[in-house]
Amino acid sequence: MKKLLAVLMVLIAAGFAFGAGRQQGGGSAGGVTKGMDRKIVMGYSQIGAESEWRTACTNSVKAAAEEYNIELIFSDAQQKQENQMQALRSFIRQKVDVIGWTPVVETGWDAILQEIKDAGIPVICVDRQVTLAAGKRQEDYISAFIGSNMITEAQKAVQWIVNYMKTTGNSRKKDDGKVDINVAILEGTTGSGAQVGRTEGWNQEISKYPNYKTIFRQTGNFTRAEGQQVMEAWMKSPQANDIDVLFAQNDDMAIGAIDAIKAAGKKPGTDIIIVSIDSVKGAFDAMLRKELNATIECNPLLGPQVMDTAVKILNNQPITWWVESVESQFDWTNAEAAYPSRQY
Ligand code: GZL
Repeated sequence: MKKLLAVLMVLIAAGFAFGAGRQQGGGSAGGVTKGMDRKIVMGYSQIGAESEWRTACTNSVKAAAEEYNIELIFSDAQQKQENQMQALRSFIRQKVDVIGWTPVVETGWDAILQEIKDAGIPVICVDRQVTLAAGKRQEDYISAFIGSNMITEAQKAVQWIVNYMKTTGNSRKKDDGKVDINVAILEGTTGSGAQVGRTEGWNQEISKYPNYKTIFRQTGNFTRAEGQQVMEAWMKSPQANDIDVLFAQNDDMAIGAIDAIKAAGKKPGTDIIIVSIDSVKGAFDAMLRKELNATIECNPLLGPQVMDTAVKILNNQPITWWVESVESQFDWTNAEAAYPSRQY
């Protein structure tokens, strides 16, 4: 009897020690997860907090974990791949039930994904996809992808720009199909799924319009500060006065660039037509100031879909591997009316 008691005490102590490694980031203590017969644990590796969009995405994930009563172990990688590697390995050690993950870049994940697969932990990719070594399929390592079609978003941006330059133009020219339209492009984090997809979508679509010339292209790493720095340099270059259109792969870089354009004595939204992607609140403020011309929506409110998918996977229920986000676009014709109902 004494031996049994001793063994029991050791097991309980081990249980407490094991539990203490989990941070209660979301989900109230106790109870079961919605749709489950127990409370599940999700390890979530987030990129960082580089943009308004990212913050909205994080808030959505945390709120949804609370709503589903899922214990969330949340890791912010400060946009570093090595930090995400460490977080993912810690989730394996902690034997979480499921991993949520937004990969900062598309490549370099083959080994860690094999380790996670060997550990039998399902992975849900959120917002950004991965590219594996030749012959390997994402679907064999990632249980589901939740996010936007980045290629489509950039194609929508091209169509908006081409239409606007034909009908309205900037303060110096309209697009008659013959005159050169000079474009500057602020790209997102190099090698990220968002930058790769939006660059592919832009290149595909703009190739239909041979009079569109890309005269500047550089990463602004999805941040306002870097978007401003890059634009400042372009505005000091000999070709500064040639820029007709700025395409920024997210609103934060566009907002930073707008400050640089104004500092250089030009009128953003008139002298330089500006289109970006995300549709965060800062973009609506800039559109209402007539400094940003349009923004293509990229929905960050993915939390509920992530948690619902996690429950379905753990319950062995059928899921669709990628349900594309349904998204809109906004410009001076509809921004004011849409603004009050915006959630991020
Ligand atoms: C897009 C997302 C991008 C946003 C940026 O789905 O990955 O990353 O467009 C964010 O604002 O930094």
